[in-house]
Amino acid sequence: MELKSETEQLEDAGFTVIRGLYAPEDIAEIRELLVPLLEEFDSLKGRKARDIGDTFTSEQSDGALKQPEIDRPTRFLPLLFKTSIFQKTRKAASSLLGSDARYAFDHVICKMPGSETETPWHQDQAYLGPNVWLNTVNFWIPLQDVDEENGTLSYLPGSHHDGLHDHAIANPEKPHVRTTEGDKEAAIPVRLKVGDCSVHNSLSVHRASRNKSAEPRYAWILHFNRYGRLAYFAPRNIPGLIARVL
Ligand SMILES: O=C(O)CCC(=O)C(=O)O
Repeated sequence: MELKSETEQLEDAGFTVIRGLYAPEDIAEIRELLVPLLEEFDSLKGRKARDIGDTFTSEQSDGALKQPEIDRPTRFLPLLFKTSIFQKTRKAASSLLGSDARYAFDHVICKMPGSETETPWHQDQAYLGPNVWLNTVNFWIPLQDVDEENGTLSYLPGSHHDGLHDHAIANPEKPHVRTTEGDKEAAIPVRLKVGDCSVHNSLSVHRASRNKSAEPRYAWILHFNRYGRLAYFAPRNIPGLIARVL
């Protein structure tokens, strides 16, 4: 698989779109695994599975799910590693990285119908902070068509050239972070059909809009890099990892 123009776009703009990477049956296979897992959300709830759409504290919340997210659903469903989406994504990541790609992270997010919640502008690197770098390419794989109406991503082109911005915690009870930096006027929303995906690097500033539609908006997000999760232990990351546990 050669993704020359996508590689160039990823380097220049910090994001790219790959059209028709997956067949409808690939998406159906993932839906059959991830949707039932999200339905079990209440029993998984904890540090790695949370409602990131609820902008209220637990005392104020009406209790209805708004934006359930599960970190590393592959821990609960290792079968996900065997799916054609995983295999095709790893191949595409290898082409973009120019060497064998290895799995670093995945998460699944459901924006519930009518969700009021925007995912704030952020860089994925902000979740790791300035001292731990995994150098991933991050594939955002929607499980239905997406546009501005149902919560697609928007990117600030070229924003990855400006390094890691300051981020504030969007809500003390939730993990979302938000940056105010970057030219929001330049935002480019991506409109994707089932089978397309968008790809960004960890410094690309992006956000997701609300889901105003009557259907849930699902996305599976897969991060790949050259050394997989071993990249946490790269020499440059060790001081940052030690600082986290002290
Ligand atoms: O799917 C979403 O709503 C947001 C995804 C996102 O911003 C991310 O994976 O970094």
